[in-house]
Amino acid sequence: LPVSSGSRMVSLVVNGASSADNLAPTAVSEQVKSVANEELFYPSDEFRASALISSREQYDNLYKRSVEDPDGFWADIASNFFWKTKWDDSNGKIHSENVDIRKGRINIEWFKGGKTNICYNAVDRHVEAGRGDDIAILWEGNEPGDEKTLTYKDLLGSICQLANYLRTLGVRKGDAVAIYMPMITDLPVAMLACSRIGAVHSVVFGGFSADALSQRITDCRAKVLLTTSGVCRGSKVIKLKEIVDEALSLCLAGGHTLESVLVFPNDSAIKRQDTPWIANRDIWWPDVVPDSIESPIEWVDAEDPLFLLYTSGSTGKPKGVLHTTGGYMVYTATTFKYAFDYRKGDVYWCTADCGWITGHSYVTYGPFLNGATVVVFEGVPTYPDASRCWEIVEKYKVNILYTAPTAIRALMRFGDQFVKPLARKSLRVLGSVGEPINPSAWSWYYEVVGDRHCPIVDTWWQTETGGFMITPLPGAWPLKPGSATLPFLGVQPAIVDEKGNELEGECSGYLCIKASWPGAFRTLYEAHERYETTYFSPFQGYYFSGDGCRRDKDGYYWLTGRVDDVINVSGHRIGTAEVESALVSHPLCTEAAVVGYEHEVKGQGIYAFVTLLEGVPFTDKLRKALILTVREQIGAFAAPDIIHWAPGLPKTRSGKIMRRILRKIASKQLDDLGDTSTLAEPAVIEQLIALTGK
Ligand code: 6R9
Repeated sequence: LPVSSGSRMVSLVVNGASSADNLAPTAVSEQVKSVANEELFYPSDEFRASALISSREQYDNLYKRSVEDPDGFWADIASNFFWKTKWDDSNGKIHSENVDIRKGRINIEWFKGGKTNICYNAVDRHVEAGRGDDIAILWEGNEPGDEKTLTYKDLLGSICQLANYLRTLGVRKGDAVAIYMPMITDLPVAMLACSRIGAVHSVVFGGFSADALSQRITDCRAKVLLTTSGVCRGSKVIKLKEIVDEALSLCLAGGHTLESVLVFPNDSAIKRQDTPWIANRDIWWPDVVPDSIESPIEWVDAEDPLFLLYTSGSTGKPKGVLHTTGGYMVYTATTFKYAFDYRKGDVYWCTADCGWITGHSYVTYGPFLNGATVVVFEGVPTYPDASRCWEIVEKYKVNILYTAPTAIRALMRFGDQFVKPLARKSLRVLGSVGEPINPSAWSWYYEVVGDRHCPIVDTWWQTETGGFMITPLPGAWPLKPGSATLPFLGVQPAIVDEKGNELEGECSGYLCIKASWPGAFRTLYEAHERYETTYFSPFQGYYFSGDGCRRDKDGYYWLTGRVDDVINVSGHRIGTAEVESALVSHPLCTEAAVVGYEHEVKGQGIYAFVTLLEGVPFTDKLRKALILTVREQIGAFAAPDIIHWAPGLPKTRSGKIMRRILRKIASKQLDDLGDTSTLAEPAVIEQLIALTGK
């Protein structure tokens, strides 16, 4: 495999059964079972009759055109958006690309020369077309009964006010603005206000710690931070402003000064007077944001940056994934429309937080570009109890629900009695994202939540891809539980072997993509070389996703989990190296190796092996201190589930940790440790096994 020698990407799943022991084990075992009795689920005649793409034949024709003539195909779609100036197609092309590292610098451009604005397309355009009174956001707070409705006109007003104020703070086109906010309506407002003025937003998920926040602010040298005093999540109060203050002092210590912090007061969580404050830097949002509702639009080039979003990779430093404007706009809107079979007037609810890519593409941009009504939920699915989601579905008559397998599994455990009493007739399409959906979660979602009448749209995609890549078009072909089915229009998946040879027909291997699509990320912020080596060098000529995949006899794709050092915990991507570096920063921890293991609810849990300073006993207090270190450096969601004290870690003679053995120990497959002949000190394994579970 032509990757750096440190890579642990060496083997893969063959026909669903793991031939190799280093593959992330997400849901694979259950998946294998379902492959044996592969059942097809067809859309109902009624669903099909009104579906936007209603047959395989219609898809096949569109798909053929999308890959044979991508310029013509995407130009037709893009002309449904507003462009202040049309893109340059003087050479008959609307895009240019090089995704083959052997031919030089990787470069992807779509609609270059075209001038547009995504906020204008997502909001103003609907208001100008007389749809200003349509509902844009149905906001549901953490406490039942706490609610707010924003029409498109209201949304526009809030965006313009904030956009104007950001301008008065000196924010200009191309400047980075950090956003650290919970799911209140002002979060999508903040994103859209940035895009309105051509500023580049960098949303940091509210669950990240002060350390992680400061790292992200410093990396993009944000001038301004938008935040909230605090938030209630279930019965917990999170004092975001305190975390912000700590993060900004870390930034300062590192030499980066942030000029202004705009704080949205969230009195239900923490009162104004109780919010820590730094004069001359902190500003209460409602006190300063003007009332005027006019705010000129900054027309930007299609290839001007829209946002940065940091994601985990296989090394410690998070990667700043950069998306640009035009291609992302066209791609998120189009994927949203067809994969969810969106109709005007539909009420749509995506449970993701705007801190992740799903919240960017499918809470904010994709739905608003389609003029949809979006439910934005501040709370958690189990508060006050496990019926909360279904109460929201009933209350707002949600038509399209988009959530993650981890949430489905968590709710499923509470039992059907929390779901069945609530009306779910409004539901038409159920979406899934974040990890492979295991068959039992699929069945529960389909049978109990959807009463067997809603297709399950299992969307495979990534922060890097901007939008859906492999997804059912629910009216066009039958589903197989656990398979994301077929590529979206314009997407050309390829499954390759270790040597990078593309495999044909039924096969298993590494999932790559040939050629670009409009929503593709263009670079890693100030790290174009890392972009090339991470994504385009492992298999030359392709974009490499980091996922393993199988294609069955019908051409359906089955994602089998990450094949690199990224684990997927409750749908959150976490680099094992990030957790390891947090653990070893503890003065008593000398070495750490982190692996994923199968977890009933989270998909994968975090299992950390640690070695300590000679003579230091592994106590419960130390275990807690190590967990706290990870919480402080990354965030609570990255805290290890299990910490296993290891007097020594299994290593090769060249000193590399043999993680595949650790994965086996973590998953208690002690009889099947694989080849241990390259171990430098075989006795280490005996010691580790003796300590299993302690
Ligand atoms: C959108 C998002 C991306 C990784 C990806 C893969 C996993 C996402 C999936 C899925 C199987 C699906 N993943 N959707 N695996 N089936 N439907 O989650 O982006 O946070 O960047 O994670 O998530 O492993 O590589 P991101």
